[in-house]
Parts: sequence; C-alpha cells; structure tokens
Amino acid sequence: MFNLLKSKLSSFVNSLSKKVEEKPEEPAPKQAEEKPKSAVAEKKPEKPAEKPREEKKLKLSLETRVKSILSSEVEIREKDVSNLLEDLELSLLEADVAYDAAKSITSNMRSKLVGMHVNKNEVGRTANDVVKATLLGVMEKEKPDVVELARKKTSNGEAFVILFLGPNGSGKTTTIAKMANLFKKNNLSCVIAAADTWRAASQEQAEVWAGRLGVKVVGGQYGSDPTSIAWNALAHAKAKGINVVLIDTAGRQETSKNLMKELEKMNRVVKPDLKIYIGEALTGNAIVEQVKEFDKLIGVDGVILTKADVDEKGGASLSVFHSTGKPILYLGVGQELDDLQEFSSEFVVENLLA
Ligand SMILES: Nc1nc2c(ncn2[C@@H]2O[C@H](COP(=O)(O)OP(=O)(O)O)[C@@H](O)[C@H]2O)c(=O)[nH]1
Ligand SMILES: [Mg+2]
Repeated sequence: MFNLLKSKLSSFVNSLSKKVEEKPEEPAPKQAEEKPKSAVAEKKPEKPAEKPREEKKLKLSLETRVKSILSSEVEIREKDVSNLLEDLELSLLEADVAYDAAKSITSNMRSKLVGMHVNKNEVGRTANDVVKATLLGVMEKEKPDVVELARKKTSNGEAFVILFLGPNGSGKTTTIAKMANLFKKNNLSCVIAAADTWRAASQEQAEVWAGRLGVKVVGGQYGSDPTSIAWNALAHAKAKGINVVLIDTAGRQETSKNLMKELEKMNRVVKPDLKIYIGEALTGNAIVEQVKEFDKLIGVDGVILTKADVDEKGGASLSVFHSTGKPILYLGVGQELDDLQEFSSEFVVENLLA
C-alpha cells in the first residue's frame, strides 16, 4: 500500500541527511580569524573598560566555534534543500499527489528546514520529523465520527440516513455492505436502499451482501425512479424502527448531466444526514475534481477511499485532504466485509515513513 510515495519520501530524507552530513566545515567568521591575538594583546588601551569588551567578543566567537565543532552542529541552508525539494515535488506528482498539494507540501518543508540547526548525526531523524509534521499538517481535518452521529440521531427515535455517491465501479455497493457490517457490530440496525436502477445486477449484488448480513434491501424496477426507492427505504426504517438507512446510487461521472440532476432531486427529497463520496485510491489526484463537482452540486461531507490495498502510489489521500478540504472517513482495504479501516492520519504517516 502506498509504496511509491513511501519510497520517494524515504529517498528525500536519505539524500538530505547525506548532503548535510557531507557538507564541508563552514569557515569561521572572518572577523575573529583576521584579528591576530597579538594585536589585541599589544594594543593596551588607555581606558581599561574597553579591553574586556573586545576580549569578550573574541572569546565568544571562539567559544561558538569550539562548541559548534564539538557538537557537530550544522545549519541547514537553502542550497542544501532546494534541489532535493524540487525533486521531491516531481516525485509527489508522480505518486499522484495533486499539483497544488505537492507545491504546498514542499514549500512548507522548505520553511521548516531552512535555518534549522541540527546535529550532524541527526539530520536524518530531523528531516523525518519535518516530513511527518508536514504530512500530518496536510491531513489535519476534523473528521465526523459516523457511528457516533448515527447513535445520536437514533437516540431521538429517528433514522440516520447516508447517501453514497461516486463513479461506477468505485466500490459503493461493497462499501455499503462494509458499513452495514460496522453498524451492526455497534448494535445499530440497517436497511439498504438499492437505488442504483441503472446497472444490471446491482440490486442482486446488494441482496447477496445483505443476505450475509441479515439486512433488508429495499429495491425497485430497473429504470425506475431511484428517489422513490430511497423514499420507500426511509418509510420502511420508520415503520420498523430501523436505525440506519444506507442509500446506494448509480455510478455517475460528474459530467453526466441527467444523472447529476437525479442525484440533486434525491438529495432534496431524502435530506440525508451524511453524503459520502466513494472514490478509488487508484484514481489518484483526478479524484479532486470529482469530489469538488459533487460537492458543488449537493455537498459532500466526507470521502471513503477504496482499493487502498492495491494502490501503490498513495497520493490520493494527500490530494483529497489538501485540495478538496474534505476528510477521509475510512479506507477500503479489500473485498471482504471487515476490510474497512477507520482513517487515521497518524497511522498513514507512520506507515509512509516506516
Ligand atoms: N481490492 C479492493 N477491491 C474493492 C474494494 N472495494 C470494492 N472493491 C471491488 O471493486 C469492484 C467494484 O465494486 P462495487 O461495490 O460493485 O462498485 P460500485 O459500482 O461503485 O457499486 C468489486 O469487484 C469490488 O469487490 C477495496 O477496498 N479493495
Ligand atoms: Mg454498485
């Protein structure tokens, strides 16, 4: 998972520490070297008050130098990092990080690194810490606790409604099954609205998962109005006291106007509590435009990135956070019911820098 991004970050850390460690000693400040000791010693000033000041200055610069040699402390300069950060920016793009996200990550690193005084033996560790802090900063976003939100709503005797949207084949139906499984484990009952009336066999697919989970599916005729199916599922939840309604929708591209219109209608009628965009991690930074378009149309509360288990690049999550401003709620990490991981930026960053 995310191996390309991982290797690019590690190569940046290694190159930087190599470069700084191999840096030749900086010459001592001229002023201190050029003034021969004797000049100070010989020139005994009339006023004794001035002498200690001069000596103090010399002593100080000598002390700083000795200290710096002893502690092998170096300052990271712009010239140490500039080429490496340029390379890193290209590497991030290659790993599917969106352009503005890559730019912002590297400029953030530059401002943290340049001017930093570090022990020569600890450049690698320091660079690692800087990369970590920067990536965590990118992914810092308040994330709703979906299960908690559902619990809260149901405690008022109302059903919690989630609308799942996204392109065809991104994993909506599978993720709905995984979510139903998660709710069930948290003692919340579910109903699935099979409102994908476009794709042949989509309802049967939902039925298969639901059968395994012991969850009811409310469906309708292929080609029928998906909003009416969602509406029926809501009515069913109300009548039976079911806690969570999970609405599956037909896969649509943000470019297909009719389908987008249909989604808008469903949103107005159903008024979901949460709208979750399901996107493949493999889509890379193209996911940014998709989320933005759906967000413009009906508002997106969060993203679930699926197929993270087979995504070698790893840039999509950084792009989503940086360029859409939406939190990632979960990662899909396989095709089974339990293959859903709550998203944790710490976990992802630890994994990237392991
Ligand atoms: N490896 C992997 N495959 C997934 C994941 N989520 C979904 N899939 C697979 O992606 C394919 C499309 O999923 P589906 O739920 O039908 O997508 P939908 O068209 O958006 O409803 C299926 O073969 C799923 O098994 C995941 O997290 N990892
Ligand atoms: Mg589907």
